[in-house]
Amino acid sequence: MSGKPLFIERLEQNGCFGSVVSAGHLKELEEEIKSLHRDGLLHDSIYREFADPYFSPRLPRSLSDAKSIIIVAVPQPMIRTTFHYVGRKVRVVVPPTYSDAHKVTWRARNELKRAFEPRQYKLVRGVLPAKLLAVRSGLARYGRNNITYIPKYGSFHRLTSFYSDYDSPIDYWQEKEALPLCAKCSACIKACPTKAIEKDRFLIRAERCLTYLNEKDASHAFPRWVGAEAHNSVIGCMRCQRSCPYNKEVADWYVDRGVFDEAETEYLLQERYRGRKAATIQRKLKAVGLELHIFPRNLEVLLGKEQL
Ligand code: B12
Ligand code: SF4
Ligand code: SF4
Repeated sequence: MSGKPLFIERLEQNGCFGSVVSAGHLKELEEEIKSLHRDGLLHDSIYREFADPYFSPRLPRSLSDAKSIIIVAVPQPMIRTTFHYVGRKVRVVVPPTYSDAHKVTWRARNELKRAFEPRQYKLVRGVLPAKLLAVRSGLARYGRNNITYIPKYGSFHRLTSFYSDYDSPIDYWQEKEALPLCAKCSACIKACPTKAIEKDRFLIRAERCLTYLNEKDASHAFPRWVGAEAHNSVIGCMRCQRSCPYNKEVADWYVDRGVFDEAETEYLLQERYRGRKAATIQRKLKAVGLELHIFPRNLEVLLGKEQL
């Protein structure tokens, strides 16, 4: 018998992972990110765009006397999507966590409820800096790429947090820890196509991260310094995750989902999306974790390549 609370053991039996800290640490989470910005380490654009609500978390009105914050990691694969284009089949990945966000959040909540049975606790979804919480609670560790890692599934997981009236006998709050190999490994630094990960600082230059650039509305063109060879996913980027030794077991974990025929691919490349046709293709895109607003820019740069 390990010393873990029963609900954490039960989560693990059902393929999920969790940890808990006292709700009293909320201010420290906020202050930690604010201080990075104050010290000039966190670029203004990133800070401003995500400050509200992620970097200024507040206890929810419906649970203003919350006792704890619970964080759950649910393993998730990549999605491999197929686009038919001028007689070719182009297969491209959508990184873990873009698809099934609601389904996975729902699963996290349900697994938590089951894990607490027969007790019933309130669970209110948190909007918090999830990676920092996962690492501060001991659930995960940071990689040099600033992504979090859990045993066995590496960075292939989705994090979801909940405020709760569960008064945990254990507060897992702890110092941040990096993955042991990061001290002598530089695979992600070499693999990063935009030099967002630097040797001499742990915090990445998020404003250079390809994900920051390709999640934007397609009216924002890619900066000229981003080379064509940088692109590797319909949205986001998998280079630092797939090159990491801690992802060796999962680096090729994907499920095939979503096939866009020639007409649909042509339509996505058109730039004008209106009416019923747009609504139909939007539904199809949603199933693989994509949105019309990133087209045609992201697809245009990928269609010359085969990914997996
Ligand atoms: C803003 C944001 C972005 C921005 C900025 C990313 C960033 N690194 O800050 C952009 C758009 C670039 C982005 C990209 C991605 N994101 Co994002 N993003 C977020 C968001 C909204 C907030 C993240 C945040 O708090 N940033 C602020 C910075 C300051 O925090 P941090 O990165 O944790 O920084 C810490 C470390 O640097 C550490 N640190 C600093 N020095 C040192 C020294 C030592 C020794 C140690 C140990 C640690 C350490 O401390 C810092 C905090 O104090 C969260 C959603 C949420 N609810 O949290 C999702 C989230 C973090 N993103 C997610 C994902 C999946 C991604 C991508 C992998 C998407 C993709 N490509 O497929 C990339 C990864 C890019 C990367 N290498 O980090 C997931 C994380 C999953 C995971 N396992 O980590 C989240 C949680 C969303 C979700 N619910 O799924 N993202
Ligand atoms: S690739 Fe190497 S340095 Fe980067 S996160 Fe993985 S172990 Fe750490
Ligand atoms: S997601 Fe891509 S661009 Fe961003 S840090 Fe990782 S490798 Fe670099």
